[in-house]
Amino acid sequence: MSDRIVSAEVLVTSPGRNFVALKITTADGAVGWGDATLNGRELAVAAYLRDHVCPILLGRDAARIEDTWQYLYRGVYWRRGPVTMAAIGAVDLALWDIKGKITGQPVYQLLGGAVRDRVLSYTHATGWDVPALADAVDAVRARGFRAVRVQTGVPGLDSVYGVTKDGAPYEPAGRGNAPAEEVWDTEAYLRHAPGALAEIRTHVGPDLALLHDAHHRLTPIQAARLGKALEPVDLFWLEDVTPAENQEVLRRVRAHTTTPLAIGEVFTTIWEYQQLITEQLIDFVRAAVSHAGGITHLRRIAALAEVWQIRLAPHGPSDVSPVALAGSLHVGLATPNFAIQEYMGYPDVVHEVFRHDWTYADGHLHPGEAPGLGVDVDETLAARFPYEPAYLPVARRRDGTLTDW
Ligand code: CS2
Ligand code: MG
Repeated sequence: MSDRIVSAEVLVTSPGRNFVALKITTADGAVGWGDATLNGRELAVAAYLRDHVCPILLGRDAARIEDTWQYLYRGVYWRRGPVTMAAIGAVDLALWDIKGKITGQPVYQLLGGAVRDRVLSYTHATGWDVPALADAVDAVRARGFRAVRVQTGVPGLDSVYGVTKDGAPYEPAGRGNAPAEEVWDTEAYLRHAPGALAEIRTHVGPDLALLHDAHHRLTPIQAARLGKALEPVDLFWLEDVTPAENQEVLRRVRAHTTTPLAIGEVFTTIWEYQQLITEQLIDFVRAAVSHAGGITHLRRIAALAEVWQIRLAPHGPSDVSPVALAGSLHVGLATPNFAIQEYMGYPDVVHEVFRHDWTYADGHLHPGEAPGLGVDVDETLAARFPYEPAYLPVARRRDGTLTDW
């Protein structure tokens, strides 16, 4: 028996949106899949993997997951950063997949077994105005969801990221050779959002968990004001209130509001979470299993968070592929301080390219019982969808200044 890695190949496919997958094969023919999708920067991770990671994986022992993680993180000198961490994440996911397949166990069993029966999930509801949003929330509830992220349009603006005019799901990245440009007005948003969300709370009653994402666009004092104004709405969380870089500013937000804060979809290492967690500046860690170095590293972040009673709530938009979602669900089923999994959903064709054992029912997800991660990629179908340039939009203030994500 040989767990030696004999090939590592990168697959880029665009069934409705771009995905980067990594396929690792061992001498014995075991195949593991990882996700390396980094929205709008897909080819950078594909090249990083192809040119610098795949060649040095050949001949390594696929069973040595932790050592390979250390080798790719500590060993390369240039640490951190989303491109590096997404590449490491893809390798890590693929190696866990292989270990599961070789041992005949779903990955959650290898992580210590289930600590819960199923994984609570939330999805998105979007409506340009409050009645449209209320209809969208009702539709999501009818699908069984007990938690929903609610985003509305802002009076006076033509478009708002994450909100569609017809209530259809949004796609974060728009196809084309350059990012779309939107006009953003924080003051108008702050005037509108608390009232709109209060109306949604009245519409749904007290039980439905409501979440809201501010997409990093506020200053600390604006964030504090918003958190305070939203306290009567009883949010499950308010997400990404301020830009990522300066985490100290969250002390000010915390001093003014008890609205729970979720942060971290753009953070990729435990070190980027260190201050957020040890100072209790957040309530939920939003790391994606793919972007934060895979299952190995996400579990480590979760363990640090557990000490401060902070819970894990992994990122799960459409740009986190079904392979990564599987990884997230195995972690979710086996990790005590896991709270909720974002499940934005995918177009039908994505489910055909990535055939998965994980299932959704009644507001919950389950990773399934297939050995490994439980996702197979239909490579023939994937090849029919070549890469197409696509970018997240950028936003400018009314005077033309580029504003934060
Ligand atoms: C969002 C995402 O799901 C979320 O919480 O913030 O839509 C995010 O903006 C995109 O996935 C970025 O790629
Ligand atoms: Mg978000």
